[in-house]
Amino acid sequence: MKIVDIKIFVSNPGRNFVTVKIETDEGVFGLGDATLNGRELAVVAYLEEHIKPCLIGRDPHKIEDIWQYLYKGCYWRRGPITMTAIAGIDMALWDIKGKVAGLPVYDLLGGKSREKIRVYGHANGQDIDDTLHHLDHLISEGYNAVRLQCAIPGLEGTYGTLAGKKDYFELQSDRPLPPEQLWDTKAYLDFVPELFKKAREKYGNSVDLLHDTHSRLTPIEAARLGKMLEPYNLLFLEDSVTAENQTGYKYVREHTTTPLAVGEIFNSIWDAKELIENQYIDYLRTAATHAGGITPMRRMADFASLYHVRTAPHGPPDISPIGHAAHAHLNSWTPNFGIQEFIGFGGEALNSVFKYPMTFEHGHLIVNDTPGLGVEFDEKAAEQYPYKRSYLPVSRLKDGTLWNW
Ligand code: CS2
Ligand code: MG
Repeated sequence: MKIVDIKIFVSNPGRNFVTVKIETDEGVFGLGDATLNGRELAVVAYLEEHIKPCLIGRDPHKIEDIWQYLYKGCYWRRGPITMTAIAGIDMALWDIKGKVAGLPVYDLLGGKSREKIRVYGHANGQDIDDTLHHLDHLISEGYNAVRLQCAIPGLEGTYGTLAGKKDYFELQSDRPLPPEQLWDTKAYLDFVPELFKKAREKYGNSVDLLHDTHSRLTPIEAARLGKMLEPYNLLFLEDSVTAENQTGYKYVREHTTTPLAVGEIFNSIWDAKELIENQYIDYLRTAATHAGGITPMRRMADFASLYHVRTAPHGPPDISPIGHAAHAHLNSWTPNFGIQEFIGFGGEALNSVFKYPMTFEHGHLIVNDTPGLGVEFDEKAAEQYPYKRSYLPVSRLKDGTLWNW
């Protein structure tokens, strides 16, 4: 079997997605997700100009060799653009292998370790009542793990909310330039414990609660937050500090028993090595789409399992249904799987372009047994939703200093 063509599609059925299609001389093709939010076309150029010419004529069954070739062979290792491009190729190759074998990817990985995949949803609100109202709604839909994010009084919108707007905080509209938001650590730390206190008063321990700090704190501030949240028994506190300096998590860890999660912007195991082997974290949130695909995710999960770290892959709306399907297959296999972030199947436009291979039932995802990754991609429908340049917001402190968004 030979690779005869690689096509890259960029569509915007609600937000931008980069889809890789690898075609073979036997008519079987594979699909991969290479979406990097806000930097989509850099990945497209990498794939078109630098990867595609090297893969035409190769045997698509040699997934490992192709992965090593793209990783080691370019000399310039790692980085989000490179690893997202490799991810798109790697997923498409697993999809091909599954289709040829007549097996879903989870079976190629070693088979199912569980029948259903536990997920957590998002309750985002303008104030505590609004957030708890959204929590009610998710519980009624069957979720029993929910991330709570709430606007901070005195700040015009923060991560997880947009002041005065009811729609989801990161939904892309046309954003010719990045929008700016204010950040104030003191206002945040003074307010957040109250949100979880009220949630526990209302629901007791009947639902698991989570929270994302989006890397806005220093280690000692994060340690204090973790301590303040201990009475409310979080499933995890996510991205409390940035992790370029992995030792930062040591200081958070040493001061609190609130479980810690990090990893959505990691693009290789090297970003997490110290965090894992020192047991500074409890959950690794790395995504297949941004870390080189299924091949390295499997290794990361095995490495994490040696240190009691569980996986909780990043599941935002800016990963395409193909990336979500890759997670569903990985999560079905991963022995040390923890939980999957899940915010629904998207709107009408998205569903006209992609068909998911899984269903949602009582707070869990159930992946079907279609061979390969199981996602259908309608190229004609995708053409109706052209790429739109779009950005995530940036944060500034009140004095104008640029901060982590
Ligand atoms: C996030 C994301 O899902 C999460 O936990 O932190 O929403 C993240 O901000 C986006 O994926 C960025 O593209
Ligand atoms: Mg996050």
